Amino acid sequence: MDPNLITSTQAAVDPVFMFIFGACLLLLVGITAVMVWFVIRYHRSRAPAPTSCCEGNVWLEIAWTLLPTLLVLAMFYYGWAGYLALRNVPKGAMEVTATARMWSWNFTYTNGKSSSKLYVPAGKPVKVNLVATDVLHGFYLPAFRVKRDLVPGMTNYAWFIATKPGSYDLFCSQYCGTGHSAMITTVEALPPAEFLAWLNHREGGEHRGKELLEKHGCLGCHSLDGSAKIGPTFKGIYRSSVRFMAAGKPMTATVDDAYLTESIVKPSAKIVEGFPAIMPTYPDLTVEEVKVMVEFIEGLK
Ligand SMILES: [Cu+2]
Repeated sequence: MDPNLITSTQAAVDPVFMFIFGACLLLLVGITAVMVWFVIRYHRSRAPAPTSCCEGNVWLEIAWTLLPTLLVLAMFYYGWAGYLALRNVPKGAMEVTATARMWSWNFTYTNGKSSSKLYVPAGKPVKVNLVATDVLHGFYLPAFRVKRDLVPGMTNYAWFIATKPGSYDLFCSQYCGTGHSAMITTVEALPPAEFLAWLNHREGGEHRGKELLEKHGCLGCHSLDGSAKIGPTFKGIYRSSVRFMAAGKPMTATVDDAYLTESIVKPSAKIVEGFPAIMPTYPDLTVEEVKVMVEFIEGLK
């Protein structure tokens, strides 16, 4: 197995897994069968006296030392070759940056487009640069046998190739806090022409508000359809009245422009009753971006 000849991450992992699994299965079944046979064959009723007066056997000892050594060396070799294939990105791979934060994924393409799902062209290798902004997360694509940690302050990467168009699960594999289970999205593998059309399409107008909420990961914790998540839903929040604690006293407020803006810029100011005070601040948001998001939320009746 030459790591340079491996064409997909599945091809790097699956044969190694089957080899190790097969060897273990063979040994388990073989050893158990021999053990059971010995118990029956050499039961005291069948063999009352010791049957062997053998002191030792050099060749037997050499064999049972050498064979398992060769077996584990083979496991190491295939595992190592597979690992190298996972770390050697094929030439011409498309680059995407995956940013993980509590508790959402964002994927940024080289032309500046970003998305909460990982869109890729089918049949082309993709190199994913892995960035964590807050705590440890895990980039996990079971279908492509890819699992790599994202560590704050450390750049990491993974690659994969979606050989067939389709939708594949993408999870966070490191427990990263209350909303860990919300860090679930998909890899959308599109036929190359469709992918290019998606990549070069820009959202404008009201779609931009939603795009910004997706891009900054807001929708990991706030739903748009009224369903409960870690934070209050955005649907119908405008003009509703909310209860929160201020200086230890319960207060109420009507959600308006100023309230929404404050809640985005200074999340800890007014924590709605029944929700944990865990929203991070977003220092890189511009005033204009906040305005677009607030207007979008106001439109959600
Ligand atoms: Cu996570």
